[in-house]
Amino acid sequence: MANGTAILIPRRKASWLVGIVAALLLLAQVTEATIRFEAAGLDIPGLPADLSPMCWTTADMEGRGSKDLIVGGLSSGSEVVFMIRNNRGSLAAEMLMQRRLKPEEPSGSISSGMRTLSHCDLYRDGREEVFVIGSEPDEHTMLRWNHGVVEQAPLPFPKLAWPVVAWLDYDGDGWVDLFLAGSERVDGQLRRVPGRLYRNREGRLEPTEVTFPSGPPGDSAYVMDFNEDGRPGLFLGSEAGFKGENMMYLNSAHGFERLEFPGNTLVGLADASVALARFRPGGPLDVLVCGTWEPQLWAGAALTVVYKVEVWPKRMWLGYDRERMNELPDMLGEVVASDLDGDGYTDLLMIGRERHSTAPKEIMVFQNTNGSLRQLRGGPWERGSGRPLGAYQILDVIPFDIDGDGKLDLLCFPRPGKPVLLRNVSAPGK
Ligand SMILES: [Ca+2]
Ligand SMILES: [Ca+2]
Ligand SMILES: [Ca+2]
Ligand SMILES: [Ca+2]
Repeated sequence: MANGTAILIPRRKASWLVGIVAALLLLAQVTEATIRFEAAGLDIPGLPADLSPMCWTTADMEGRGSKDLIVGGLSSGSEVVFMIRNNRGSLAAEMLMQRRLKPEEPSGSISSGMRTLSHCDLYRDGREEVFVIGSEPDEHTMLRWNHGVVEQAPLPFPKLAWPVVAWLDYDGDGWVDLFLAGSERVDGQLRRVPGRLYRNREGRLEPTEVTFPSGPPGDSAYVMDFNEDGRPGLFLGSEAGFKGENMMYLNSAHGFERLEFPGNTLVGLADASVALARFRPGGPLDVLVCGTWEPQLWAGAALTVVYKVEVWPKRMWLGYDRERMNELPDMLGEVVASDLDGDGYTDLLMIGRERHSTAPKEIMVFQNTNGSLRQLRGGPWERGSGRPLGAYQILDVIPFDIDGDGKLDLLCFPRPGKPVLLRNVSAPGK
């Protein structure tokens, strides 16, 4: 009798069997990678072959419910901005803006070229605008796609060099506001100006009294809700070559408040890339910061720091997440947290680079299995893997969900050759 047999198995033996089955299941999960990318060459009609991308953003400029890719860079002695219209994975490029470089601006030098592209829906009409800033004090420009025509509107801001831009609805009124920082040139000298918030009043950006200390030159601003109260805060990072200082601001009902940490655990990293991730459902939030630690000017080493966020009713604390730091390499580059295979666990992409920006980049993929991160080897992203991408020097990688399936794909700009798409074909349990 089947039921009787089941009852007759001693409890100790049953738990032993359950243990073996659980271990086998765990082993299967650990050994089987579910994240997969397929590499394919990509023709983008209208995109010049000599384009060196320098910055990009994704924006739904036409209000079609899907993201287009906006790329700024250098091509044939001009600064250019292209919209790569994305029709369910079929791409076509159209130039939005062009500025010929002056003779004293050598093409490819750090002083030329686009500095920042960002997007926002300034007018709340479902069509997103693109905000363009050059590296030296050029006019700040808003590009608006209006029924097939690009409208270009200068905005009433101080002309800033080395600008830092972030869009956040800091007051929660539904209109996205602007954080802007940078340097201004006074008598030939660059001088930091304090970061400032501009409030969006029905499409018009007006300076507020809310400012942030200028600190060291900032090169990044990340909008992050560290304490998950629905109000966006800010992470401000600093430029390489200046002693790094990172600042985190909480946005409370009483305004912005700089976070101070006991024991000064917030390491100053220059050229920082930051991501917010929860690697275990219900677990703490992690703040991942990659950058260079520069105890002396221009002398530093790549470093990856992971902070565990603990929110108490009145205060927020940071502690090192040693487990994560052991799982991840020290790196300078870009860190992206995303559930790459859709299994509910946040995975990690790290796009490493050398300190000299012309060096090829390395893509690293980390799969999250039950809360543990493990680097995947031998994929099409890996140099020397013998797969299509292995032969290339990857100069730029744009993480971008090209087919709108919710899983991040990677658009790579290698040299030599045309762009290569790493399409994310992962599936949970596949
Ligand atoms: Ca709009
Ligand atoms: Ca607002
Ligand atoms: Ca995952
Ligand atoms: Ca995708």
